[in-house]
Amino acid sequence: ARPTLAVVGATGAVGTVLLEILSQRADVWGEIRLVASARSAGRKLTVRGEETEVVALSEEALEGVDVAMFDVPDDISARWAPIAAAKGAVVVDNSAAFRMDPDVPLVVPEVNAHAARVRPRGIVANPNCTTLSMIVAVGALHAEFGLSELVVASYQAVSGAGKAGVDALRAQLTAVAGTELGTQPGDVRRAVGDAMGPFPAPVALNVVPWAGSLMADGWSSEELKVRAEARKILGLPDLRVSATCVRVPVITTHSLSVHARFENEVTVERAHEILANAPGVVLCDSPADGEFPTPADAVGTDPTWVGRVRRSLDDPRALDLFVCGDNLRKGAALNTAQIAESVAAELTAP
Ligand code: 2RA
Repeated sequence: ARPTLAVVGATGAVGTVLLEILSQRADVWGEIRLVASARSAGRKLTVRGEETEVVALSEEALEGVDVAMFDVPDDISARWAPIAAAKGAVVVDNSAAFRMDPDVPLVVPEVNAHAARVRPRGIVANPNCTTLSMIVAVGALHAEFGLSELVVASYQAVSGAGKAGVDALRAQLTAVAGTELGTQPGDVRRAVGDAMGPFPAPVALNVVPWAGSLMADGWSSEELKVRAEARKILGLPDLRVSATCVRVPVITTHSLSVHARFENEVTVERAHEILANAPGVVLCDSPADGEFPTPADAVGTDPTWVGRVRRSLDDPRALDLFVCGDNLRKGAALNTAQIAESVAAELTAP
C-alpha cells in the first residue's frame, strides 16, 4: 500500500508551498492528511486537486501515519514530533528543535542523502532556509576542493519570517510608495510607525542586519544556525564559519554572498564545470551579458542559482560567489518533500 502522509502545519507559509509541491511532484502517497492548530481545523485546502479538510493536531490525527512532515514552531515540534514517531511515523521536521540532536540526521538529499537512513529517534531534520539556500552549491564545491572556511553574508527575504513578515513588508511598501521618503534620517521609520511586523527596523527602503534572536557575544541565532548546520550537513565539525544575516525588502528567495576557502587550489573554470553539473544547481554566470542570479528571477523555482563566481585575488584557494534559492521551496518545503519521498521509497521497497 502507498504510505499515508500527514502534513502538520498545513496552513502556514511553508505548509502552503508544501501542498503546491505535493500537487506538482510524482505522487507517491496514499492518504494525505492535513493537520494544523485547532484554530485552522475545518478549513478546506486543495492538495493533488482534491479538497481536503484540515484536522486539529491531536494523538488521533497522528494514528496510522507512515510519514509526517512538520512545519510548525519549535515548541510544537518538540512536543509532537516524538509523539508521531512513537506512533510509528517517520517525522521530517522543519523546526530547529532537533537539528543539532546527535541522534537526528540533518539532511539535504543532494549532499548527504545517506544520512536520512540512520534515524534512531524516528526523526529527520530539515535545515534552516538560510543554510539550505547555499549548501547544495557549497557541498558540490566541497566534494571536489575540500572546504576549509566559509564567510557568508545573507540577503534574506521577509517570508523567512512567515506570513507576518510578508504582511509587514507589503504594508510598509504601501506606506512609502510615491513618497520622497528615504532621504532623511528616520523618515522611513516614522512613516512605517507600528507596522514593523516581526522585524526590529523598517524593511521597506532598507536593509536590516538582523534575523532571529540574540545569542552570546552579539551573534544572532540565525548566524549560529548557518555555522552549526553547515558543519553537520558537510560532516566537518571544525569548519570555520562566519555569517552575517541581513533582512532585505524581498518577498521570497534568500540570497547569500559566499567566500569559500578550500584545501586545494581552485580555478573558476573547474568551479563552473562542477556547478554546471551539480544536481539541484543552475549556473547563471555571465556578467558581460548581465547574467547573474537575482531573487526576483529565482523565486518560485526549485534549484539553487549560482553566479558571480570569482577566484579570490589574494588567495588561490578561495572562491567568491553569489547564490539565490527560494527559501520556501528548496529552503523548506521542497527539501522536506525530497526527504519524505526518499523515506517513502524505503518503506515501499520490496
Ligand atoms: C528566516 N531562516 O529567514 C529564517 C526562517 N526559518 O527568518
